Amino acid sequence: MRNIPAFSLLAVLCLSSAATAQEVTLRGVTSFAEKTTYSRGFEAFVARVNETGKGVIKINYIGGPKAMPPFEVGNALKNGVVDLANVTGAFYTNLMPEADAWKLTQRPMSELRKNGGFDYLAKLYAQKMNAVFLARVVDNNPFHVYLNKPIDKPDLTGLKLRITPVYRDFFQTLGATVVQTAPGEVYTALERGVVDGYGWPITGVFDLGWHEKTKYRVDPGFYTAEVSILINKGIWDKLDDKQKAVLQKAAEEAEAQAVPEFTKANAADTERQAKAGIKTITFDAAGAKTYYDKAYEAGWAGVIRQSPEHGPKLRGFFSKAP
Ligand code: 173
Repeated sequence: MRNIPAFSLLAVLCLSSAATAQEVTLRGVTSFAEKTTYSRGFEAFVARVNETGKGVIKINYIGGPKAMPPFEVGNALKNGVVDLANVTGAFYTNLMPEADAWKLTQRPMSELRKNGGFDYLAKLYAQKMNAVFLARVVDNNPFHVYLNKPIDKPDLTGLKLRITPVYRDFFQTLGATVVQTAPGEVYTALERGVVDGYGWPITGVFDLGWHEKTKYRVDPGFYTAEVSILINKGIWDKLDDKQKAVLQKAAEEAEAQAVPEFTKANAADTERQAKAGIKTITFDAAGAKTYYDKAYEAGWAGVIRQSPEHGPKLRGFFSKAP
């Protein structure tokens, strides 16, 4: 008699642990400040997974640069310190220089997923990053030069600019001196006059208050920003089909939203910058073309220099048909 309740209790414990063992919890980080432009797509993805994956899969959102420096996110993902990351290729060029080539895409992701370009990079993600690429959540979002000293031609000689690997080759080609910082250090660098300007996309200047310290934006924009959701491959391979399906569905939705979302955001922030008193610097048609073409020439030269094996292949997949 006395054994029966103990046995039942054991059975209940076993059953409940079998049930909970099915729900897996992933740790996710973002390399941009929480609730700002470049984390928003990821945050929507997390909310969707946590809603649609109830009892199957859950994301524990650890946070942004306060939790982990942006340039360390790639390594943390590769080594399984975190399971999921929202990060741009420029932040992990130490592990995979080819990832910085995403900025040079002139075709939509839907096309790259069919033309072999995505699959080519997916292999490199597996080899070099121990990662699976789930979704590009930022696209159709050009970069610009922002300045506190005016220029009247496509020449940055004598200017010291804040960069990440995204802008290095282009800005140096135009004669600038460059200093790399994480986004979190830009405001102070501007405030102290350590830099005369910075590279950044058309959106997000207001997120960390940079409009207060920015006089000019140079047009046209160039390239297109990329921020993507990656998952550690060891973790991915251990998920069952149901768990993978929740992530894949949320990833598909997130990637499909990137272009329309940024089309709207680009227009809104362009207007907001003008209202905030940021003046635009433009060149004549010939100057603008030189500037834009040099951006792509310098960008591809940089990718190919760092990856002579894969760079030229990526150029073939990513560039628009001539
Ligand atoms: O300027 C940056 O920090 C950078 O490289 C980047 C990339 C994608 C989106 C926003 C910024």
